Amino acid sequence: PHLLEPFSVHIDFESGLLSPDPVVLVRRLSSLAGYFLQNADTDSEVYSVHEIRVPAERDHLLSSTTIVLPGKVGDEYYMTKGHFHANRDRSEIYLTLSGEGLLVMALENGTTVTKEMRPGVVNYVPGHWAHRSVNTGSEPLVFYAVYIGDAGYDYATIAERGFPVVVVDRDGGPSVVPNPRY
Ligand code: PAN
Ligand code: ZN
Repeated sequence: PHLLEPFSVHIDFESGLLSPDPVVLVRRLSSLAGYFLQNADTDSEVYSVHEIRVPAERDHLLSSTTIVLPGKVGDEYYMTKGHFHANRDRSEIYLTLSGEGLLVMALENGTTVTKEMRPGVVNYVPGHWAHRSVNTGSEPLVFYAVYIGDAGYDYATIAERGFPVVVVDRDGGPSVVPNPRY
């Protein structure tokens, strides 16, 4: 365990940008190959994660902002990869800061729950629920997430079969439909 000095970070709620000094991870369409039903023909940025640096250990709380850009691949809205936590029972809190979207959560047995994301809404993601954020709006979807330091990421299960549902644009609005590949 590390004894840390207390510190503070500023989040701009509109943009989701942090100061000072976040660790930034950018996901482009090329790093999301196979996640959307259709293939993309550009390599546009889809989302970025801005993480406050603390050790990834059980006695710390990791936190980050995620900025999911507006856009679609075919009729499927831009979204995060989605994951289970490597330590499956680790839970997480999402607070949406700007934009609008849907948080899709699923158990390994296929049970699925979808919740709205909009500014001021806190979404609780209990352990064992895989989670993916989908931007259904025309502005960036920005949220702040707090999670137990040793939660870790299991991307493989989602990379293989996806979520039980996909979120698509039907007549100009979001529709949650069964995933034909699940
Ligand atoms: C979030 C996510 C972030 C990006 O911080 O990691 O929104 O999504 P993916 O990790 O699925 O690409 C979180 O849930 N952390 O546990
Ligand atoms: Zn998570």
